[in-house]
Amino acid sequence: PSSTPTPSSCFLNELLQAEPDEKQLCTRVLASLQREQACRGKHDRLNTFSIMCKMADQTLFGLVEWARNSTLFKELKVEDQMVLLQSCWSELLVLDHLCRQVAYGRDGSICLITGQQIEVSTILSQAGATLSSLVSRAQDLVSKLRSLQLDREEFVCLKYLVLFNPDVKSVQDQRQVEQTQERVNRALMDHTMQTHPGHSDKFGQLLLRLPEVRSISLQVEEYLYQRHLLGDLPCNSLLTEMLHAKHT
Ligand code: DR9
Repeated sequence: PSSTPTPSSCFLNELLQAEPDEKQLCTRVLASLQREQACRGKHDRLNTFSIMCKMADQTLFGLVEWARNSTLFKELKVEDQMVLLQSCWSELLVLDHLCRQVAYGRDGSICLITGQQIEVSTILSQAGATLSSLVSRAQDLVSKLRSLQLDREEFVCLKYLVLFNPDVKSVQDQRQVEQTQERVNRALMDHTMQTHPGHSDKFGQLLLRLPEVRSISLQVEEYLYQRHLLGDLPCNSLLTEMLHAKHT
């Protein structure tokens, strides 16, 4: 007989193994924030926005590292890796944020990568229209994902589906991206059917959330770009670099 394909559950386990550890990530981000604060004098503390950007930047570093270490991603040419990451970095950030909320967020508050919980009402009272709308849209999506009982396996699959997007123009090896997308999609479907046999459309329901993730991520980019035009973004950050890659 020809070689038997790896069952989806094995494949999914491998993807899960490569997931970054949230505690380790948290420690790293805290350390980097503390280093930054220590370098500054007492009267030159970072403002909230800069701290948040720094946090997002560190999170982004972690996500890029995750992608580049993943076996599936390594199969691609470096050029293709670059265009894929440039196209989906903000979606990965949003997904990461959503998953953290599903896993650790309390009702009515937002959990940061540092473990701090911030009340949504506090944010809504301090933030401008764009950020308020972003936070509200994200919270709506969190409610939906909670009611769908999104689990870690499904989250990992969504991350890969966002990363392996065959619609990205200028990808050379489109076939390879497509095949990986199909493989992950299959694993997601098998997993939802196994864990929720009574909920026949969990798979479809999850996939239907991706356009909203995309739309929120575009709004995040717009928000950041506006702040960049105001001169508020740190100049040498990965966040700024990614933002620019799109606007060139
Ligand atoms: C986990 C992913 C990255 C982690 C870091 C960034 C997390 C961002 C997620 C949610 C936003 C939390 C915001 C906390 C706000 C703390 C208090 C507050 O409301 O500060 C207001 C300050 C300025 O607001 P503004 O820009 O609207 O200006 C107001 C104006 O001056 C008066 O009209 O807001 C901030 O400092 C927010 C900084 C946000 C940095 C954004 C990074 C985005 C990257 C990823 C986002 C992931 C998805 C978010 C979906 C909500």
